[in-house]
Amino acid sequence: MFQLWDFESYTLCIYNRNPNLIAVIAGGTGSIKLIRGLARSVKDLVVISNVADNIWLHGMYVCPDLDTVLYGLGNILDIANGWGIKQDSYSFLKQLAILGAPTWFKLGDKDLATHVLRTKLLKEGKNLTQITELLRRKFKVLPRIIPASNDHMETRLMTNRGDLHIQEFWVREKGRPTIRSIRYSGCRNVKVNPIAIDALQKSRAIVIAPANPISSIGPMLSLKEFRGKLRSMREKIVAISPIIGSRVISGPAEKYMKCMNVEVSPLGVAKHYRTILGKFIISESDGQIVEKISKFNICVHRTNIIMKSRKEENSLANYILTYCLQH
Ligand code: FO1
Repeated sequence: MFQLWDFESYTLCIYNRNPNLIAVIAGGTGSIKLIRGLARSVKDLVVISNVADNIWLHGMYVCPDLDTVLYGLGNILDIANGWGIKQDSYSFLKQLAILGAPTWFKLGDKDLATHVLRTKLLKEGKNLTQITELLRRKFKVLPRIIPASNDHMETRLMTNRGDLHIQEFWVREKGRPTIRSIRYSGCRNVKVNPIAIDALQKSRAIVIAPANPISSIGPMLSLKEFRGKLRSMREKIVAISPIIGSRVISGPAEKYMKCMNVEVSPLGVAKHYRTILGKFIISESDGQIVEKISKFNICVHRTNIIMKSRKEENSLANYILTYCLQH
């Protein structure tokens, strides 16, 4: 029986026995649908998650992207929101409001237990990888979930309303301020998680989820060692476009991409990822840009990339496994 304090069973070299390992690089609410689809077909799946939207709130360490994967694969995700636990209540938040504390970030009562436990374990000296592993087992999730770093880093936006953490910008300010610049604070100093590097190295293929290229995938690419490792294995990397035509499938990518001078189109994403990408999956309706993307020495595949149902999640996952990872 796995106990709260049983961290020793977690080792660095677990992947040696998994020659069919598939790694997904993920972050944000845009990734979970594909991860769910892949998890239904792939036995040896590992998710490497963004950590730059992590935030300290009310003395607790909140890790939204890690939790979205944990809850999504644990079948307790609030699907309508894309974050938090389904059918959660908000007594804690209501009481905070009575006490005059800020309540712009909606922490549900059940969700709160995750943050309380995580923070307690962090304070006892456990790292984010160990804690995520513990939570994964408690939520009975099969794929391993690896934070890109155990250290704190954060995406920050310089705006007309000051220097904001990405959660302050998106949730508290509702994405309204004008963005002047975006930076990944801490990216030069944090240590890349060696278990993430190990997983990338040992995986048969690496899938970049259809996530926000700036706020979800961007923080991981800002880490020199992570980016360098991906560059050295680009032929086994496939990304799924988070954009169809000039329309972002979900979330605030458009504003962030414009700020970083990345064209809001699959071509813009391909150009942005060109040094790390072997294959790129775009919508079947984006045929006119195939040739342009191919000039970056990227092999382009076209299929339906919208996932509105479990069936579509499975279809895209199977397309990736059948047509992109076998050839
Ligand atoms: N997103 C919101 O738009 N509003 C919220 O109040 C909110 C609360 C929240 C609580 C826990 C959690 O894990 C995620 C939460 N999110 C909320 C989502 C979060 O801001 C984003 O999904 C990610 O940071 C995107 O990477």
